[in-house]
Amino acid sequence: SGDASTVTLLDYGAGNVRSVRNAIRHLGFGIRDVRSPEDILAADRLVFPGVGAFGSAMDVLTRSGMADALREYIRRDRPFLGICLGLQLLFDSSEENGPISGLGVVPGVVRRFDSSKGLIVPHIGWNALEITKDTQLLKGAEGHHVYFVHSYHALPSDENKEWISSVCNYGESFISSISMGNIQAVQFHPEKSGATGLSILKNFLSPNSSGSKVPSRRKASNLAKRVIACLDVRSNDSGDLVVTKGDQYDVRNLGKPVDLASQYYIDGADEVSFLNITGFRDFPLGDLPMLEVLRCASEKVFVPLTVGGGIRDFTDANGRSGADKISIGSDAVFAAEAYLQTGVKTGKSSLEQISRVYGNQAVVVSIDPRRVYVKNPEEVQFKTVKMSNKGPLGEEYAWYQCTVSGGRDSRPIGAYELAKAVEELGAGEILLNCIDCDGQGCGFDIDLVKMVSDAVTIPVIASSGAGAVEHFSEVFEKTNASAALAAGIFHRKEVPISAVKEHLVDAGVEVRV
Ligand code: 1PR
Repeated sequence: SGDASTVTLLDYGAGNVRSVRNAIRHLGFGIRDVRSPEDILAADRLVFPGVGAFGSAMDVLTRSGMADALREYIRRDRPFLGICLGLQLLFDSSEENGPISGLGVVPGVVRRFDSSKGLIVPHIGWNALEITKDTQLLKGAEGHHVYFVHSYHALPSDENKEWISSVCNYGESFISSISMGNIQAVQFHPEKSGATGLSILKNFLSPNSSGSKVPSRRKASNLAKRVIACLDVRSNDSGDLVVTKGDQYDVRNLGKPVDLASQYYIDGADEVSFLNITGFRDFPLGDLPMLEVLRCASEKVFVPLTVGGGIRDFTDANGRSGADKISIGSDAVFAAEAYLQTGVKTGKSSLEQISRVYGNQAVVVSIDPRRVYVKNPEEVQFKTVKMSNKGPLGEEYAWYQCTVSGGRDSRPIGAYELAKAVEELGAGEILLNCIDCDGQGCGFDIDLVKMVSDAVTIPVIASSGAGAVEHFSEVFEKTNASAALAAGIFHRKEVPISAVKEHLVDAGVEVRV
């Protein structure tokens, strides 16, 4: 059928496979899209990046006749690579909104991670592979960190043990990849796993080529803490988006967003976030410059990308435009306030809608609180914390008041209350800023980060105030933060990302290096 440099991609239209496309093209391969079940059977090499919920994916595949074509393609032992849900769908069934039957190629079930045991769910981030079977696909990847984002996982059992090519540990052992003959599938995202992921993808695309070995590095063991580079972006007078960085939300300009994002990727950032800080004035997903920035960034940056600023409506037409996660600030505050007042989840907020369509791992809520000192916790109805450093009038306590519109308006809700409410509304992660610390370089607000990261079971990203490598180890040692984000020190090139990573390794904190 096709030539060796073309790969067939099964995109059943449930969402974002742009990154997979970009990674395949980056490796020098062309893409042919599946339009009918026959295209599956005619493929030389098939990549199946599953997205969305298990049940809706099975529905689409069954109704279109593609489920049968897939089973037949696999029965013929034709080269196949499933990614994420593309692995899970191969199993007998999933408990996601189910049980729901899968393709039934691999015996076993797919189950949710159990957050009742204190595990942070979704499992988001860089986790190490323990290879259990020698395969071409994972050559050299033993002990490397690869990027996962999922709440459900396939369980290893006696029935499927011959299929398993690697496992990963997250609270329990789960299947991170399977391999049998030409059939391969991975739970992680090779297209988002940096150089390691690209090598794995290349091993599938050109199995006979040499020189696609994964770069060697030290052994990893568990989920790594993430270091995230943030670009605060705004439009200048001529309408171009520029990176900007300020001091307590007072901004000045710094450089071009796509160039900076690519540089951060090369420097080892585990994720890159774009926040359109003027977004509350317009709607950036309908805003072409921001879409263009994302489109270009996703061609060069093979780690997760987050976009935020001004998200208040949900428009399917724009999709995620190359973003893996969408960050919501102001609109989430209003949604949480309404929810706490009425006790009713309307399902209509941007947060709830995006969470429902793309899954909660795609929704980050950005909290922008400001410290309010109090003498006595009884003075306020919000959760206070005993401060490590007293306030200007000797106050021993503070609560953290949420703001909207880039810190312009304060709202009657605390960071603690907001975090708990948005978790219930379907947020998959919290980006926890602190206006008092933003751009100060004096370290993260440990009191705040500890309070919030102890209160929720979704990952918390500590943000605002990083000024030295020690601030990163401090926040990971003293709180339950899953990631730490910084803007200013990376923009001003005061501290390279690699120095942060090296320091964390020396401090005994597991990171991707
Ligand atoms: O409310 O949904 O439109 O979202 C607006 C988004 O833009 C929010 O995520 C909000 O945090 C952000 N934002 C709004 N105004 C500003 C501003 O600076 N004037 N940026 C702003 C806030 C916070 C972080 C910053 C960290 C780390 N920036 O993005 O990068 O504080 O900085 P540091 O490492 O230099 O200390 P919506």
